[in-house]
Amino acid sequence: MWFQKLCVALALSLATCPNNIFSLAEPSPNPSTAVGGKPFPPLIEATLEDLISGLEDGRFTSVDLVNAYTARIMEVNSTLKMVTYLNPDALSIAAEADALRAEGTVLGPLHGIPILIKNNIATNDSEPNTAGSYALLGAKVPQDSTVAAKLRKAGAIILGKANLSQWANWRSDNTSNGWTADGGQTEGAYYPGQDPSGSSSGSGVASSLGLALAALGTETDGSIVSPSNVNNLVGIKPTVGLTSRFLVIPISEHQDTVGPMARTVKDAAYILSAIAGKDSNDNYTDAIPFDTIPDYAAACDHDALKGKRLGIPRNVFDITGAEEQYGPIVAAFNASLEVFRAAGAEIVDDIFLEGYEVLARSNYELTVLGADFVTNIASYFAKLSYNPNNITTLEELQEFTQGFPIEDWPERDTRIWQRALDLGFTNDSPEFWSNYTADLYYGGLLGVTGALTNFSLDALILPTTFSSTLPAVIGAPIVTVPLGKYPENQTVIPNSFGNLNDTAPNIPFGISFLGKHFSEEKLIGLAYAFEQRTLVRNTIKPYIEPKTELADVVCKRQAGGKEQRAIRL
Ligand SMILES: *[C@@H]1O[C@H](CO)[C@@H](O)[C@H](O)[C@H]1NC(C)=O
Ligand SMILES: *[C@@H]1O[C@H](CO)[C@@H](O)[C@H](O)[C@H]1NC(C)=O
Ligand SMILES: *[C@@H]1O[C@H](CO)[C@@H](O)[C@H](O)[C@H]1NC(C)=O
Ligand SMILES: *[C@@H]1O[C@H](CO)[C@@H](O)[C@H](O)[C@H]1NC(C)=O
Ligand SMILES: *[C@@H]1O[C@H](CO)[C@@H](O)[C@H](O)[C@H]1NC(C)=O
Ligand SMILES: *[C@@H]1O[C@H](CO)[C@@H](O)[C@H](O)[C@H]1NC(C)=O
Ligand SMILES: *[C@@H]1O[C@H](CO)[C@@H](O)[C@H](O)[C@H]1NC(C)=O
Ligand SMILES: *[C@@H]1O[C@H](CO)[C@@H](O)[C@H](O)[C@H]1NC(C)=O
Ligand SMILES: *[C@@H]1O[C@H](CO)[C@@H](O)[C@H](O)[C@H]1NC(C)=O
Ligand SMILES: *[C@@H]1O[C@H](CO)[C@@H](O)[C@H](O)[C@H]1NC(C)=O
Ligand SMILES: CC(=O)N[C@H]1CO[C@H](CO)[C@@H](O)[C@@H]1O
Repeated sequence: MWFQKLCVALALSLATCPNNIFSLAEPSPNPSTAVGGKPFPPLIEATLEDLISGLEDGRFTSVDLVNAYTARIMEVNSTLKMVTYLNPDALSIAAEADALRAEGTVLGPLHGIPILIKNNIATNDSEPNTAGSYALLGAKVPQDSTVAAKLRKAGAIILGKANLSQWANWRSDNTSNGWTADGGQTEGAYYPGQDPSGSSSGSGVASSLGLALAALGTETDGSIVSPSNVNNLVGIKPTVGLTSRFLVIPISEHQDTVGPMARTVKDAAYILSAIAGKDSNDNYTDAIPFDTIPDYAAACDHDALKGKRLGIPRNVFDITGAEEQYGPIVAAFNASLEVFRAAGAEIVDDIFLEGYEVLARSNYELTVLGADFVTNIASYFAKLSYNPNNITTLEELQEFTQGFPIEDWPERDTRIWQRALDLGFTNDSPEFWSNYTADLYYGGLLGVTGALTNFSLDALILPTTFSSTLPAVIGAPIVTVPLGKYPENQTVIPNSFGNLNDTAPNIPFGISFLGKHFSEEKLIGLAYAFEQRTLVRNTIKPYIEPKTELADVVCKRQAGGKEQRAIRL
């Protein structure tokens, strides 16, 4: 053990550091090379395998990773406001991970790897769990949410809590994506004032800029795939029930799910394997059809598209009348079909999903979410071990919110909650079930699963901007991958609240793969084969980027740590 540690120290001392050590505020202009000429991976691109390799050969430690990511967060947070809280325990957890690794104990691929989580995924530590609301500032949970516990068990370091659209965008008809009372307005990094989309806004912006390896988001309808779409990311929205929602601040038990937002398909796949699994505290996970969670990273097969049949539901993205906003997206999607064909896939174009037309004119989903929320948010309040404002029901939450000035009411209304209360029924009523079964019928047999069966398809593909709703109402999975970006001459279009730019030059967009429940392994394979053939992410650059790199923190540590090490040795 001692010997191994010594080797690590010696190896580190070989790193090529500049003679005058740059401070963190004035980062090294040229991330230098380290052990044996191996470079430090630039953190905006670094994959999990890059980080594992550097941790294994001693180029850097998990403590270095936490220091580098923290410095990067602080460089851009005042502009983008994507991380609300840093975990004060992250450094000590990283030091433990380093010590374990030095002893030869590695808990899994995520061992010692910093990951951010959306601020509606509760942790039983000193971090707040607020969904962005003062109603929950100071609230405590009795234990970690299951997904947070699984991340820790896999060795990951929870680096902090990412900003979001408040209450996962389930409060107001007239708010903005990425805004919370306790975290401010998140912005995207691809255009000044970019709408980051939501509701996993901070998770998207942070993962894209390399402020952690990746982030967890949650989705009820679009909240993982949509911020992944506009932040140049891969997002996996898992089947409802593949990942536990225990102690995740809910909207709807029928639609909520937790998933990874990462820069590559493989990184997202590694994280999904770590967080998926049955949980006696969330009985939707009983539906998982396999005893062992698949090794999703192993599904990343360059040839996965060969012989596959992919359907295109054109009526779901009819852009007539909105060509200025969506034309470039559909043009890029159309052009991508050649990539699929060249990879050996068969395209079944122009499939008509009748169910989409019905759902687009209906209120079934809003009714399901409203009735679920009344029940599910009350259950969440009841689980708190400390409830700072003694709020137990949606009525009380609304009253608190309207009476607390920083919650920005009535400028941002609470009409979504009022409509849920006005339903007058909860999710065990006949009215609820008639709406929910309508969702399943139109989104399923007349929608995604019907099309997959009727046309013998492996997946449906469509632009991510239009992909979320049918899978949302039936609880089916989506994987999104970067596809392109808006051209330089794109007209800038503001968001409806008027405080952000929704559409603008350089803003990225993605392509989605839709499949049957629990078909993540197949979708990940298809997405990986597409990603590897296109590598679109690397062609899109943010307008703002943090400068701190691993070289800066490693060299600073070496310069400052010599005496300490001499004493220890
Ligand atoms: C939750 O945190 C509290 C306070 O640190 C601790 O006493 C308790 O044991 C924790 N619960 C679990 C299940 O670890
Ligand atoms: C990021 O900025 C927001 C808004 O000013 C703030 O609430 C938050 O605490 C900041 N995050 C960190 C890690 O300082
Ligand atoms: C949106 O873009 C316009 C045009 O480039 C710019 O003037 C404006 O400042 C941007 N909005 C925000 C909130 O930054
Ligand atoms: C799941 O648990 C809830 C309460 O926690 C219960 O009402 C429901 O019947 C259970 N569902 C199944 C399928 O076991
Ligand atoms: C995309 O392809 C479809 C089907 O071929 C066609 O109808 C549509 O006009 C194309 N759209 C764009 C923007 O190229
Ligand atoms: C919540 O209830 C507890 C116990 O009844 C009480 O001590 C506390 O003052 C209440 N807090 C608020 C904000 O009303
Ligand atoms: C949002 O809606 C509320 C209630 O209808 C209204 O008072 C408020 O002015 C609206 N805010 C904006 C920014 O339009
Ligand atoms: C659905 O919910 C609405 C209330 O939003 C209710 O009036 C209706 O009876 C329910 N059932 C159907 C099939 O629409
Ligand atoms: C699939 O086939 C069934 C039975 O013929 C039909 O009712 C349904 O509309 C079809 N769904 C789609 C999406 O084609
Ligand atoms: C941008 O340029 C392309 C190619 O020259 C053109 O087809 C398109 O109409 C232009 N878009 C706008 C919004 O001017
Ligand atoms: C406005 C607000 O409540 N901001 C909070 C953001 O998070 C920090 C901790 O990182 C709190 O100290 C602030 O109060």
